[in-house]
Amino acid sequence: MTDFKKSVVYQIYPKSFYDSNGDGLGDLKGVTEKLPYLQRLGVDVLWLTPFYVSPQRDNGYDVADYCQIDPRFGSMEDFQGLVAKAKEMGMEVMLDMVFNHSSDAHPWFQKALGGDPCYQDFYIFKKGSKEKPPTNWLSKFGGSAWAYVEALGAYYLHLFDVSQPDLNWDNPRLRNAIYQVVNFWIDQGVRGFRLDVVNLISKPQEFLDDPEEDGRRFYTDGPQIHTFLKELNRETFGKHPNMITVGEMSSTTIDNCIKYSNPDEKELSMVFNFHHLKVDYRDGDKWSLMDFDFLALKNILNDWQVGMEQGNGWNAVFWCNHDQPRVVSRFGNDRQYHRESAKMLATAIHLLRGTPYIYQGEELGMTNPYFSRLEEYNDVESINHYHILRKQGKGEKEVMEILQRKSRDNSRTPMHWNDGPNGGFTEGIPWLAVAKNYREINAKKALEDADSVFYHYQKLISLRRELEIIAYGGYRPILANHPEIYAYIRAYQGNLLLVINNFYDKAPRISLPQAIKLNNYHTQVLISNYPASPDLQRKITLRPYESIAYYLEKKR
Ligand code: TEU
Repeated sequence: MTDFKKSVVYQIYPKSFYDSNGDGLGDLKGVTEKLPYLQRLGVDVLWLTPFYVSPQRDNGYDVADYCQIDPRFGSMEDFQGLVAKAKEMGMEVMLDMVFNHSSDAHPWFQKALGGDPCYQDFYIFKKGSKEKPPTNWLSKFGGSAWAYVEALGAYYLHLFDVSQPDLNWDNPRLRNAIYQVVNFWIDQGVRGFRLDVVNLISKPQEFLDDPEEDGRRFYTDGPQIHTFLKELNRETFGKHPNMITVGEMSSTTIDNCIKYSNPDEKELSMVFNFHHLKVDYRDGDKWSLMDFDFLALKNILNDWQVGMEQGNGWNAVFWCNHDQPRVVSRFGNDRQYHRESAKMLATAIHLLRGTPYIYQGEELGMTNPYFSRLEEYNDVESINHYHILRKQGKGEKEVMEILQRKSRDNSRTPMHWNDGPNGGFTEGIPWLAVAKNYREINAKKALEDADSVFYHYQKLISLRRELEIIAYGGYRPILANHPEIYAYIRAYQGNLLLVINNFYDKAPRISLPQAIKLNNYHTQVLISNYPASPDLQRKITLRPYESIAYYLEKKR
């Protein structure tokens, strides 16, 4: 596999990607059928979200058997076929490993409930009375993080849904069982792993009430986390060359992320953090309505770019995944400037220092679906919060508007392949409604239009492969206080890459810092989102959502 710094990862949510058998659910054969499309886009690695045996309370992040494929997604043979075909076409497969918790349907948990002390120690049980949970911690999906089991007179911890009991990583037997799972998938030809909320796996020795928050201070980047990750690395993917690993880090810090991803530490290749995606949370509350805070967004991106570079860490860079609303509806303009803003957002992320991740449909500029009825939603987090918000006294209309902007289902609607029924996703009834704009926004149309968002992504992917400055250059913010422009410089071996992105529909005139000595370089427009973007000058006027990347090659 190519160097992960030069690679681009494409995230597939199999349930919504392509349905090959008409049952309304996407499947593994569907992914295999669409490999030529992904090859055409040019991505290197395919991250597949969970397709293991699961009751699907949390769409597969509730795993009941880590080494078996849920029949609704296909068979082990289908998976092997997918891996082989992908490799043939120059792509590797990355799997999603959910090891903070299992499903309550997992045999381990079932044995624990049955009273087996050995398996009870695979989870976090605490004795207690029905009236008072061990701590006041809250589940990330709403409500208490503890569930009472009458028969055992004990509570178990679940940081997510009640059907997702947390695993006890302090137990070496549990850790070993997990390493066997990872090695099993390596033997199947998997070359990458995405580790779900992996910075939450180390819980404290003592369980105390949190006086201010939901308890996260006690288990986020917890006491043994670096020890556990080093051991996981040593026992599994660290034994193989060219593995690519990414940890999903919830509410983390730059210092911890440097440790997670600095190669000397032998933990992971890179990390996701989410701070830049909380800039539209009012006082930290996701379930609120607020225009995004552009300066906060820039400050966070700048801090993480600079901080991780200083510590020789490595970021996964991204706007979208299966938990986030569609970026063009969120930080762009999904009506008047759909194409321009989708391309601008792509450039802003892809030219950063870090490995870019594209979430299915992002390369088409897919938007939020703007569902108007609760019945259209499927996501457990959204439905729980609907009820919480209604109980707080918010009106139906306001709550529906919050879901339209915040629900995880915004990104989970089926992929648009063409302008036929259900966007060509299925010949049956899709498990989640298709967004209504599939006739305008779909893969077929994009492939026929040389100016589409798709080809912009394709170009960004190939530029990363061609120009070392994108993969290896240093990062410096410029115009840091500008209220509409996000701009930065990448620097490598005397050359520069200057990236300017207008996040609004205004036309600001900017002036480049004097420190950039334009006369010392041959300059060219590398990529932009308007038919003709101006040559590089000291002063530039940008058009709405215009994005221009200039390559400045040192005169020798
Ligand atoms: O997500 C972790 C996570 O922190 C988000 O679910 C987050 O809590 C939510 O989006 C905030 O509103 C991972 C998976 O990506 C997600 O799909 C799973 O539901 C979750 O872990 C539990 O496995």
